[in-house]
Amino acid sequence: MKKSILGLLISLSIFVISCQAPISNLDQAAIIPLPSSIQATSGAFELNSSSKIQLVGSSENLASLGEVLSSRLKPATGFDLPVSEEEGDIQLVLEGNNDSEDYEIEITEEKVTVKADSEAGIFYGIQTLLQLFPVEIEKDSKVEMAWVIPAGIIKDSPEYDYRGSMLDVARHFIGVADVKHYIDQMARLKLNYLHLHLTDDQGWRIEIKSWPNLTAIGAQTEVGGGEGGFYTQEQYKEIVAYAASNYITIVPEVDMPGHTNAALASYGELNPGVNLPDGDFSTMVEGEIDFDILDKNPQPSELYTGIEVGFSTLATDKEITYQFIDDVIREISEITPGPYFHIGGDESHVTEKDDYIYFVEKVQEITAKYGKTSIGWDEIATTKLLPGNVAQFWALAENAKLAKEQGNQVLMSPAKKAYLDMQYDSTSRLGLHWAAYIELDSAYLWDPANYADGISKEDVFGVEAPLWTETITNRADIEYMVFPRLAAIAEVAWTPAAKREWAGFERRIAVQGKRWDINGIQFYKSPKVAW
Ligand code: TNX
Repeated sequence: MKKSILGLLISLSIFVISCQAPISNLDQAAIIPLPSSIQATSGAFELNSSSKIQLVGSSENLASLGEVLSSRLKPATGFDLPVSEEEGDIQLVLEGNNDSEDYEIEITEEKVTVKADSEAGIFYGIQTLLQLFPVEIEKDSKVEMAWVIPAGIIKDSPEYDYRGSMLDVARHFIGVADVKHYIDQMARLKLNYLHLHLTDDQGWRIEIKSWPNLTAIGAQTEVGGGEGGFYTQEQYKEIVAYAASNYITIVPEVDMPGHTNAALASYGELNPGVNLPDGDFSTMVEGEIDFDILDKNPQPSELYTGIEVGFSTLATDKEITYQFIDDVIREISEITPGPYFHIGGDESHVTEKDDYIYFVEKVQEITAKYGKTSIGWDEIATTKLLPGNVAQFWALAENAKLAKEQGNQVLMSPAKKAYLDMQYDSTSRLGLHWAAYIELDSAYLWDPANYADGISKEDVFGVEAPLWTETITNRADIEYMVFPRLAAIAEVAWTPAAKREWAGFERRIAVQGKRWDINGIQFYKSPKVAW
């Protein structure tokens, strides 16, 4: 004990001359999202070269969780922390095996204990524990310093079970490596659902074996005319597995009946209506063209690389359309272990209202047939929702209310708060601003349970921050738009509104910024924060 106090004093003095002082009290920790309770006690724990990670309890992945912690601690400390069931000073204690995401961390001078009732809880405990170390823990090579964390107890429990983000991989294709990198960042913020917007007017991004033209034709371009791309089913499975190892569930979206130009360009028969051949029809008399044949065999539409919305629709009255949707939902569901399938349903401006209702109700039946719960943009609440299906609020509170009146819940993604493609201000180099300019404080200061008129806590399924990619083409663009706002949304989703306050977030996000700097994340240095 004496030795460790001496060690602590020596290391503290090294700190003063070399780098940032470690925090001396757990209250000063910069944990994002903010935990439910932090109770500081006196003293500190110091990680050292003979520290060991001890697994208590058993489950399929407890050892991998130990390895996650060991490998995250290794580069900066240089310590090779063994993971085993032997007595150790960092204990991962799996007490049950249920779906609670809660965890508890106890830090004494002798040891650190992370306890939870599920692997996910242990995983979140590990994320928090890593944020207790000095920011240098993020470095990828050895730093000579004391790895000290202050003593105390943290108890934590998420406010919402669904804490998500969305990547629009359709407007600009986002490759597997960048999606994995995004997953890494989400996991650190305890986000647990990644919604992939896989199809839109400009591109179809997932291989469907029974309809090969969707990718052979529909994936060949993107906004601006670039080369596009798609995930093979093997690559999609790789993303699903990578996400799962980070306790993140993939939610695939096939947007329909609007936002379907890429599919309509791939298969002419999915188009509605009559495609008239060139010529002056005003002078033709009935009988000269066989409208029936044209109706059955409309031409494929042109590929589209602009950013208009609301001009495309699948034919809602044809057998072939539902055969197509059945195949697509079946193939994607087979490789999607998560419970949700997102059916889009937004901005179908050229679908007749009755046709839209008929279509969305039929598609919900198809997802149910393949064992999935449907999520759709808030417009789907104008149709009869199946029990348990979810409307994703983005624009219209009246749609959210329609969902509520049917006994369905609402996933909160208000465009004015949670849209990561909105510009920060008028000088932002990327992004749109049709909904709002969203500075960091605005993204942080709202309550999902008290935002849409008529919607309260029990109606809220969760929170999701979508990144639409009309203006976003690469990893640096993604990082600039997403960070720091994704951290704000993660806290909105995890931490009860009553516990959140801007001043505290501002202090903690500044520390998070140092971690991002070390990790090479090119985040937006909002003027609202003293970075
Ligand atoms: C509206 S939000 C859309 C998207 C666009 C986005 C751009 C929603 C359900 N539809 O198609 O990409 O605005 O901000």
